[in-house]
Amino acid sequence: AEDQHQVDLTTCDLEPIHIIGRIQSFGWLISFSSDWIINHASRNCDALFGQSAQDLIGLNAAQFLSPSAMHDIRSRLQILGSSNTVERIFEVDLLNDGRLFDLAVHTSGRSFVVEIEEHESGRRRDFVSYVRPMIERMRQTESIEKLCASAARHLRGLTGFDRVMVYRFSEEGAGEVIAESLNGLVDSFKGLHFPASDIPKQARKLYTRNLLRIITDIDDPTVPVIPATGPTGDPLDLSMSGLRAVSPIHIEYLRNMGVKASMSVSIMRRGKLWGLMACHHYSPLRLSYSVRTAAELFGEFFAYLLEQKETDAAFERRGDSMKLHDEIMSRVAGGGSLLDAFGDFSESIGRVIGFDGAIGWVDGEFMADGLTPTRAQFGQLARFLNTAGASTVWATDNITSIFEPAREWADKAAGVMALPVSRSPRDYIVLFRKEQLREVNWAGNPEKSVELGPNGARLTPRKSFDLWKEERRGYSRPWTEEETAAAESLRITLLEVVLRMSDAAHAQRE
Ligand code: BLA
Repeated sequence: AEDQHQVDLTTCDLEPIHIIGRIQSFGWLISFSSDWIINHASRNCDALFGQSAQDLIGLNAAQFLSPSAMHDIRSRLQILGSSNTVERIFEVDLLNDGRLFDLAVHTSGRSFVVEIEEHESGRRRDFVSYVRPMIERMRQTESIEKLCASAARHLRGLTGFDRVMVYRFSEEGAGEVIAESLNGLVDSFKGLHFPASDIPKQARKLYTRNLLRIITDIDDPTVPVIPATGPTGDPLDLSMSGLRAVSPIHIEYLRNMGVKASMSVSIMRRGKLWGLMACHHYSPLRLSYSVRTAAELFGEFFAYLLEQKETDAAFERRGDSMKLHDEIMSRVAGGGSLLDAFGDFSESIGRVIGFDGAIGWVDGEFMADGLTPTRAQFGQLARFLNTAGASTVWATDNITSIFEPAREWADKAAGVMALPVSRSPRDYIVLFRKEQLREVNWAGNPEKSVELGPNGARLTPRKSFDLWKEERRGYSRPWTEEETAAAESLRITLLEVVLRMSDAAHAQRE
């Protein structure tokens, strides 16, 4: 059964969602070769053009698109060039009959694709200029946490979803809801974790290129794009499409959650998918192209603000590290051995990086402070660290999973952060953190993220998203990225101290 499970998850990663061959029914899609001859059309095109999709294939677009629409599309194609982006054109009189449409134009292989939606008239609102004041208010939030909460609130205000979440990926691809805004009728997901397999690899990869996807109604029968394969024999690549129908497995996932419509906006950090703003609605929800465009823009601004806040925080920490450096240097300026000063050292360090125990191992001298393994036990660890060959800070929140003998001192420490402070033989300052029972709240049992259907082989996402508590033994509080960075600069300071002290010691001996 375990094998079966693995195979299925792999299959999940392999599902070619970008060539699904269907779009959602709230719009129309046609694609052209460079000479404006139609080579693909969505089956619902008859309602728009008065001829079947089949009959459209092979026709020249100029036969039925208005000259002004042709002009608009042509100019956007020039802007696009061979870039992998999407050009948007709002309020186009596509058929020369006064009806207005919004268009999205992008290239796919050697074709270009035009996606068409009815322009939502009536209460006209300039959603793009609506984003500006939202950003301004978000800029004023004083912490990353508040920024995320504010972003969720604002995106819900813009779109009207019942639930808007900020979902952050972990290194391993699992994720956590770190902020949320709700309509008051639904239960909170805040603090819940979701396994990596809920959003398979190829989907995450696609979401780094195409930043917004919407599912307006999970019961939409969707519309095929014909023919299934184009002139080159390949299916039309819908990676950059905004109408693309989504994987039936994901539809089933949403159905199991009780969600009828969803949207997610990618939050990018330095080219990587940092997280998503994930939105749920409990009835179908269609958003106009301009609102979706505003939401996408909003996501990009949010990512910038997030980065800015993190840079600010890093800057403050750099200040702390510099203070620590000065403090340590002034302590050793008066001479004296590291052994004498170790208690003071560790106290200073503790103000920047919290720990429960610290060991100094310099020039064969052993110094311990707080809750640590014994000298003999540490000797083994030091040898292990030597073989690990780390020349920079090395940290784990679960030492026994890497270094089996650590079980002997599991009651003392589960987390280890080693700062190598010389070349060889290695000297170290090592910080320890004791075990902290860690409870991870999952939305359903993550080990059962996939269930096999009644007929055996068919794959279905889990049915229950009820709180499932995982108790993790053997973990300490994690060392954060910031703490690791602080430790790295501390290591440089200590390297200097150790050199100076051993120079002094040598001078004394001579
Ligand atoms: C896609 N899965 C997604 C998406 C989200 C999630 C946000 C993007 C599409 C969207 O916006 O709805 C998952 N949604 C979540 C999570 C939260 C949420 C974690 O709201 C948390 C708050 N899904 C499975 C399994 C498979 C799977 C087992 O559970 C595969 C075997 C597949 N999920 C799957 C696929 C997609 C997806 C294939 C891509 C859908 C597409 O874009 O076509």
